Amino acid sequence: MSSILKHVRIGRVESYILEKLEEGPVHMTLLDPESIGIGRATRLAKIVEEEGSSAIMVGGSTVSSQYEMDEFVSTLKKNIDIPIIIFPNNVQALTKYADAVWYMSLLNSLEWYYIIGAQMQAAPFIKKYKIEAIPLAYIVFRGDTAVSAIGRALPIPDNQPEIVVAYGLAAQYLGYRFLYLEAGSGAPSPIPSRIVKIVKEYVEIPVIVGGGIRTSEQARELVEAGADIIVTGTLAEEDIDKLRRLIQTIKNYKRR
Ligand code: 1GP
Repeated sequence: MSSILKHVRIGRVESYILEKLEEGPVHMTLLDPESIGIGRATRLAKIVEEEGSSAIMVGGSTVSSQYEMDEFVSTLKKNIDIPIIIFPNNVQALTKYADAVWYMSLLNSLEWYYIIGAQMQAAPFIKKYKIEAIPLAYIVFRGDTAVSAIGRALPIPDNQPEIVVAYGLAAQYLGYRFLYLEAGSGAPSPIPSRIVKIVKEYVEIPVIVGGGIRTSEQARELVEAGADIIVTGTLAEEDIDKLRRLIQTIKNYKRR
């Protein structure tokens, strides 16, 4: 590659994710330091690692203390081998102990801050601590979730796939390397699989789906529709056996 393009590098964690995606769909587990203590989080992280979840994402819409993030992530780091990726709600969610950060922009926010402001403020920290930044376009559905309220999203209706496709293509053309379709943590149901199917017909960057996924059947339907990465958060706290089955379903799924 030309030396002028040396900044365009795929880091260790992103390469690992891409390699996993060559084998099939991937599961990631989201742990929210605001809703779960570090002791329980560590136990859950060990279980999901053993079961085959490919990464731990740490974050939540109300994370407010960098000190707590440092403690949470550094403790997890000592106990598991799979990568820990920050899923930041804001600048204070950054911690130098993580392996990577989803460097994300909430594309359908009404607020400059969530599209580029927080990212601008976070950039010097990321440079200073050499955190791997993985460019991610984030799109929020539904209006009644914390992420939607805090991120001032103009939520995309479930019946407007062509708008999602347009956002997805824009994300791809702008150089984002992943597209996250978010129903919101704790949503009563995931985004419809038909949206994922249509997006996958047009958008080539890997598609992450999260929010409201509680059963193996829902996960199977989404990966059948083409979801590349399935994220579950609440389920780890609610029902670990159900989560084990869900991870197995994704692991055993073979693309036709
Ligand atoms: C939220 O997509 C994640 O950002 C996970 O949502 O907690 O509903 O699994 P759940």
